[in-house]
Amino acid sequence: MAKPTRHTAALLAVALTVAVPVLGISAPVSADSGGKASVITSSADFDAAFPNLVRENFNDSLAPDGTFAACDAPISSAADNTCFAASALPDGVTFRDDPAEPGGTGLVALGTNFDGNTSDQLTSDTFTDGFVMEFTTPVNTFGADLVSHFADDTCDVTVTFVDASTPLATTAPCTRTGTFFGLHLQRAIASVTLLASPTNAEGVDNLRFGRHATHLKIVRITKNTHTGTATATLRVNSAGTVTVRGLKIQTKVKNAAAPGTLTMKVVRKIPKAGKSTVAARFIFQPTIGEKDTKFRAIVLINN
Ligand SMILES: [Ca+2]
Ligand SMILES: [Ca+2]
Ligand SMILES: [Ca+2]
Repeated sequence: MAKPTRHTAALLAVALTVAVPVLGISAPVSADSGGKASVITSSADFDAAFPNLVRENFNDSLAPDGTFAACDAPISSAADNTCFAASALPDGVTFRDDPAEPGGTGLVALGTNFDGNTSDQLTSDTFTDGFVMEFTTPVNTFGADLVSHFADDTCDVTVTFVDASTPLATTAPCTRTGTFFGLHLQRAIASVTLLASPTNAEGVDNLRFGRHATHLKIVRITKNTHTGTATATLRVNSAGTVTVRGLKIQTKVKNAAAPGTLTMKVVRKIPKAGKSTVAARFIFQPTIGEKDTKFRAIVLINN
């Protein structure tokens, strides 16, 4: 890893820093940042909420244990480089240093036990530089263990958007072993830049990224003609809570501990003989993220 060769001016506008909620609580970030953002600091909560993202642990790096491999940047799945063989990295993301030096050494893959790390990681090389991930297909969700060597630090995290609107800027712990930071929002993320103190090299391990949209599907409605009720089989794509409600039906709430199917009963508030139609609204509120609502008119039959 190269020693600092020059002082890099602050790359990130501190003035842009805004308060971001923590621990998976959605809240407005700022008008400029658009909509709501969720910062998630528990990797378990993040993975439960967003189970279908691309994952990369960098453990196929070319760095031997206890040392490192340096490479020119940018690097991606597209081509061999001295940090990773072609196709070792996932499609959809490019890694580089900031500022970039064409032809220079931009990044380093760290082998296990290089500096307290228990598995391979990817960081910037020159200490004064930052570390950049550019998403080549739009994502709205990413998470990673944020890394800093040779000392634990606090990293500036700057997220830019495809629509070139005001970046979202915050700070998060970055450490030798890696500390999780996740972000989900309803906007297309173009890049994420990490910047530690000028004496540290920042980077990532256990990266996850992709597009996540909350989804509730009504699989089927089964009617019970003896009781005049119906059972809805529903499928959700993350953990959360499902509510069924409507003018003529009892409100019921059920917990979805994980992605999968669950059933909910549709029961009239006032029992009625014969056929009657009710309008049911199924609302899925995931633990993290936006809700999804589906309507269904159901003919209840009570013979
Ligand atoms: Ca550089
Ligand atoms: Ca790793
Ligand atoms: Ca740095």
